[in-house]
Amino acid sequence: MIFEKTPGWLDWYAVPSAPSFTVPAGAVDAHCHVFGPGAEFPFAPERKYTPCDASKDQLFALREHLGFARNVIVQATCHGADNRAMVDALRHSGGKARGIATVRRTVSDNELQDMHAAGVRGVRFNFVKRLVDFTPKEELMEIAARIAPLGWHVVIYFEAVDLPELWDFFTALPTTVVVDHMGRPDVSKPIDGPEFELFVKFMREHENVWSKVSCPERLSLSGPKALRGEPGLEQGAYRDVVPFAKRIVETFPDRVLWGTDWPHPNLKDHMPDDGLLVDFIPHIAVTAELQRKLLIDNPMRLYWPEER
Ligand code: 0GY
Repeated sequence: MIFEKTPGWLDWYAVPSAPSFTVPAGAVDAHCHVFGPGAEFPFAPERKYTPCDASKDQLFALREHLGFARNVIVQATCHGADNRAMVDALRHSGGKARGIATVRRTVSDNELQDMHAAGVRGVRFNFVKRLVDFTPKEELMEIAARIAPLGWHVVIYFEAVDLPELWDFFTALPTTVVVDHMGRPDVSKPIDGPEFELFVKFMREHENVWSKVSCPERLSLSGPKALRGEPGLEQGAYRDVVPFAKRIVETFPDRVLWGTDWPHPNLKDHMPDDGLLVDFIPHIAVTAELQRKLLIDNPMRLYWPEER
């Protein structure tokens, strides 16, 4: 099937620059997606956007180019609860990828077992209204109870303003809970203001809660201005996101993950150069020890515990 991209859709960088920052050997890109290809893995009828294709081979080529060893591939909403493209990528990864699925309450135990064998280790609950239709919380809680015995965890995606309303549900989840993109803080608000403090409290009071310190390009209002060779990120790319991500990395060093978010769905203004995104890492994890935890120790503990 041929799919028309959403008008204004920005394609991913075909030739990203080589990062200046060398990621440590064994690093994990813990948040990325595959899109189709649509001709092989059609996009879901209920999708809210139609992306460009972004195949497993293109993802694996990016992994090599950036110097990463492994990927965690998160089911994107454009595929709904049809996990075939993501699972196919896992099966062709040679054990170098794990996955996060989207499932409905109708998923069978056999389907869960098959996904586990392919490398799926969690489900994603998405509360971002522009991306998904509403799913009742009792359905999500039922799914969480079914995946918990597999040792899987729940990935949650929501906007910062919605955390108060979602708090009771999130804190009742029976598994490890991984928050996408720091709960999407509004970085024009103070870092010690009530909104971000609530997120810090969420992590402080609940030791099962982890955060991806990813997507500065999605959160930034100052934008991608830095060019390679400019002095320091203070005058550079996504500088307004740095204090938020740095605070989470330094306060919860054993519960943070990092990912590219390739192929970067739904960016309207600019498409990040993935090489520059990697150069963001040493600004938020400023020591070799923090970088090792963020890029290796934490994702390996969560996704490849048998290799630890
Ligand atoms: C992300 C962010 C977005 C989209 C999705 O599954 C998705 O469609 O996650 C977004 O539009 O903010 O993490 O990929």
